[in-house]
Amino acid sequence: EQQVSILLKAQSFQTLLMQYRCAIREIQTKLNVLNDEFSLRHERNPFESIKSRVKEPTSIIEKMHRRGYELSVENIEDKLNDVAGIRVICSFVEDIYYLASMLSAQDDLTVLQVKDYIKNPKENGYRSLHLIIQTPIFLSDQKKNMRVEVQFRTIAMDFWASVDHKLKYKKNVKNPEMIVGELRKCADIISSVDQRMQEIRTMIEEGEIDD
Ligand code: 0O2
Repeated sequence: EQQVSILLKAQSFQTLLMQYRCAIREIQTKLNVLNDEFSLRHERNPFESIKSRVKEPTSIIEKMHRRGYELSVENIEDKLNDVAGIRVICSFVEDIYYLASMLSAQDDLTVLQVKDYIKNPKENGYRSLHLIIQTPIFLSDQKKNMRVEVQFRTIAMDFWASVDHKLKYKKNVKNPEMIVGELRKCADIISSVDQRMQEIRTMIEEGEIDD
């Protein structure tokens, strides 16, 4: 308890959170640039919406605790990949891979890890493409590399994930196995809808007459 309250008050912790906010701005700008360019060229936006957050201090502490790491500012930066998070919601699966590959190809950042939960969904049905990106931020007296987790999802995957997230808070349900099974089935249905939507869009684009 004492350790937690010392951490929350520490200037170095507040500084770290500020640096994560800066890193989010850097990556968000890059994504917005790609969106603007794509929109002009193809007359539609590759992403529907973009959200970002710096993880709540209570969630940071809880995750450090759950993973068994000693609580310190250095350890938070070293061990956690998702203190800075950006979520990009796309209409189509193809747009996810397009944006992710355009972002990954930029030479001022490094992709540290790719978790493709679209090609390899989690056991419960969760789907998303996660990139852990390392980006430099430029402070008054130093250049510092920061890690940002970017999650790419379709609208349908995001719908599933947000419902799943809400249900996780409900404890003492009568038949948890059945609920897990039902959620899994919904995730599979959603995935096939995503595929069909993608096919419809491809059909429309292939049938388009250039003016
Ligand atoms: P919140 O509230 O979003 O911050 P790592 O971060 O690499 O050390 P981790 O945390 O297991 O390891 O990474 P993973 O599996 O890539 O998941 C990180 C994030 O993905 C989660 O963050 C969620 O945002 C999302 N996610 C992963 N699995 C699920 C799932 O089954 N359901 C839902 N709804 N979201 C999921 P946090 O920290 O759990 O939460």
